Amino acid sequence: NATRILCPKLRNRIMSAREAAALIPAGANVGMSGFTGAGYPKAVPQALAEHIRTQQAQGRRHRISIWTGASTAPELDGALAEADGIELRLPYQSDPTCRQKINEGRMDYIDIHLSHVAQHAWSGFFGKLDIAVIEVAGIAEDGRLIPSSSIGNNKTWIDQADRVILEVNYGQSAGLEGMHDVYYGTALPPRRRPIQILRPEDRIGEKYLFCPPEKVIAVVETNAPDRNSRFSEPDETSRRIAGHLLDFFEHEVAQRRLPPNLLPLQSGVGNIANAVMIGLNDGPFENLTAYTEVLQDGMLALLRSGKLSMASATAFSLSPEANQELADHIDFYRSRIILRPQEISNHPEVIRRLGVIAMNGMIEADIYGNVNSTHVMGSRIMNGIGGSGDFARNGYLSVFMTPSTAKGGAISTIVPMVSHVDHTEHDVQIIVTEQGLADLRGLSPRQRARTLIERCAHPDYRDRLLDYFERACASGRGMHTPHLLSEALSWHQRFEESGQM
Ligand code: 0RQ
Repeated sequence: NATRILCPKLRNRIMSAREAAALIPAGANVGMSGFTGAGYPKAVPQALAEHIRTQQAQGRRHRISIWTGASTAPELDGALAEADGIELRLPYQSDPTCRQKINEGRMDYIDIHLSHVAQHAWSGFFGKLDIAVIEVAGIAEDGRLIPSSSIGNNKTWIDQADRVILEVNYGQSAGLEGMHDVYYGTALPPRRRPIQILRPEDRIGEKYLFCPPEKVIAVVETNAPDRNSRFSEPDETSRRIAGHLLDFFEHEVAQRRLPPNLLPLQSGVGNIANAVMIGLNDGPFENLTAYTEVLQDGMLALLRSGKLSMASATAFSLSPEANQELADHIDFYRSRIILRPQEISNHPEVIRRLGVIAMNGMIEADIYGNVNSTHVMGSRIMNGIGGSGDFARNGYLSVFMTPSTAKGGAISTIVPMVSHVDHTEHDVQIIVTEQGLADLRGLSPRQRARTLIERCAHPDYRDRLLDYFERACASGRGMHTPHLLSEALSWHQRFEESGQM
């Protein structure tokens, strides 16, 4: 296996993951690579978890704060959370152990828009970043870093950290080189300049990450795959959701509110998002583009079939099969995919300019169109807001999708009042369930309520929602957004008490 560490200075820093992990002190703020299970460090976090267990067995409390791009994998979030080694975590996560610790109050978690993370770090809102641990696909002779399967906040972590640990992963395709576009022109106000992305395919940056070799305190070699979770085959529910959305797009094209090749697509994570992509592959639209954060299997298939001409993102999130397909045809995909830092993939200015169609999952929506993406029954975090807010507020269209019920029908995902708000009624235009699609554009709150209940609520809950709404209207209180305050959250309360809304 030929070396991927061509820089002699950095070759001198090669050591084991255990030795590298020992360089991370208790209490450190550590910026790690990784976004939706791609491009995260695989060896150092696990070695650090071991180190932490040893320290704790000797009665020494050893915890660190972890900043990432987005969710990682069992080898990082899972291992460190299980060792009880995470004091604070930001931003998006989706690890079951992390989730449990956060919900038990044993780990602090800061859930912010993904486009905000880098700028908040530059401004020092989170304190000082001590160490960056970054996976790369290789190191060039002059020390330039070939990014891996995600970019996320890597540029920012490398710039901001005092010390850098690199993991060079031989398991990542060497052909990733040249796929990335790392923009070094961002600045803080008042020195900001326009970001010159006028089309999704525009390249404005560098193919490499830069890091002064003096900062690098360790280089660790690994050979391991990304998380590569499998998607389930679209079931009847996700196929129907996808169907409603595709019909809507056709209608919008006919109305000339969308061009025949639509507008750049953003698609969230999960099986429904993937089903929409699969639906697009069988649909009538050609020459599609994507300006998104995550590239799932469905988008890769759209690129392969030629329906999608190019995709801009910050990370992959692929099944093992799709990952193999990517590696086997890396030259094809390199000419059609651009991976950017997340402050650019999710930049409000660019999303607004391009007119992105934002499509994201949700936990629940209320009858007026406020959306909860993050908290079950108001208090328990699921994953985090991720990039959904960046895209929903700034997109040309903002779509939220969910099955109309959860937990075998015990929960209605359309409720009188959401138990937590991530996307306000002002940022939500289209809601889709398997029951139908509610187009809320141009409607007043009371019109929205009737439309949403009729189109999206499950029949088992529809009459009760209508009854709530009509009694709220009859209550004679404020008629702009009528509510019965004593009942607004009673559906959630009932679920907590009886297991059924
Ligand atoms: O739980 O797995 O225990 O059964 O939530 O729900 O229906 O499988 O949907 O995987 O698309 O996730 C909002 C979480 C939806 C996701 C959310 C339970 C349900 C199940 C998952 P189980 P589904 P999905 C780009 C954009 C925020 C971030 C975002 C998400 C589990 O889409 O994290 O959009 N979004 N980022 O049973 C109680 C309800 C529920 C419920 C669902 N009303 N009450 N439980 N569930 N609705 C990506 C990034 O930004 C990185």
